[in-house]
Amino acid sequence: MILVRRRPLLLALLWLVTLAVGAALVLVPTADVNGATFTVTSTGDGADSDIFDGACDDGTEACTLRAAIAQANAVPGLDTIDFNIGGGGLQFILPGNPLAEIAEPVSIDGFSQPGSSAGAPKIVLYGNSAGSTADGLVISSGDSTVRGLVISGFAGSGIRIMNNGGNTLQGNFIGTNFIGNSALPNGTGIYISNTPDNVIGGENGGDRNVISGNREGVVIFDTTDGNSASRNRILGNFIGTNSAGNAAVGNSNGIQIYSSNNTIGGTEAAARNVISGNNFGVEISLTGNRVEGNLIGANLDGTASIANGTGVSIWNGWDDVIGGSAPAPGTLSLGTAPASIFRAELATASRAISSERQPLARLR
Ligand SMILES: [Ca+2]
Repeated sequence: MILVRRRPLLLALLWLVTLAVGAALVLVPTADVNGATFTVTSTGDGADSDIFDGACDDGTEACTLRAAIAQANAVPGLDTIDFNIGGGGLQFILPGNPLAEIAEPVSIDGFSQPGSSAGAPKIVLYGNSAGSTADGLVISSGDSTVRGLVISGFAGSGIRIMNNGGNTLQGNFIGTNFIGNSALPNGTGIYISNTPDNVIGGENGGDRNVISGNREGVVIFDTTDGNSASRNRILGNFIGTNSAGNAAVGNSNGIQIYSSNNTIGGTEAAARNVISGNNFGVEISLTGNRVEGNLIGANLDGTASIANGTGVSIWNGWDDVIGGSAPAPGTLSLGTAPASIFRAELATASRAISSERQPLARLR
């Protein structure tokens, strides 16, 4: 009797579960799981007119970058922001005040603008009108990508990364004009605050960022335990040169790292950064950071000097590695004590050296 009475109950429960799963599937359409694509069609600065409608529209049936970011923030999942402005070609976007923080993962692809290609970005985000402390793009979402943009003229940072890591920045000109041959400074080109696993650049030609002309080129800063901004990689970029890698468009400081266990360059030739033409090429604090395989104070071919004032400086650092993978010749492991101050000068005004030829470096 008991079994007979329970069976309908079980069936009813199963039926309810089936209904609930079915309803959930209906309520969460595929578009939300995979995110949406918003295509910027206007250089305007208008806000999205209705954040709840899932469409990027400033109210005039145009999609601005400001509206696209707002709408991407409103739609769950990894969204894409593409560009198709004015039928293609060079376009300038001048925010009148800071853009919204990117709070949901997004892939912003400036190379989608017709006419844009690796080494020739056509979407210029220019910060001259954005305010005295404005950043260009602020990314707190983590797992976001920014490709193929020119980001210049912001008083704060061109790109500021905070709260969550795992972001990828590739193919951008940060701190220069759209040709990549003169400075339009940001305060800081790229600022990574307390987040790990970000990638700046890459090993394919189109991945290269030109980060030049800024006060600070790249800053990786840890204000917490010294290990929060770790495992960041800076590879394959031009830092302090023009987009051809053959003349200086210097940052005051190319790369500043106040954190541990980050890598500049790598063991593959394609991972090599050109870090040249800056007052200071690389400044490092704390521990476990690696600077290997780069051209520091030289042009892209390593055939001529583009001197930094100082190539690499290590301040209050220990067990940082400069110059390649141990035990290869040229490895220089500096320091034994946290309080020690070391200074390695890897480039001189008259001599182009690569870090593989690190024995030329000296401590003082
Ligand atoms: Ca909308």
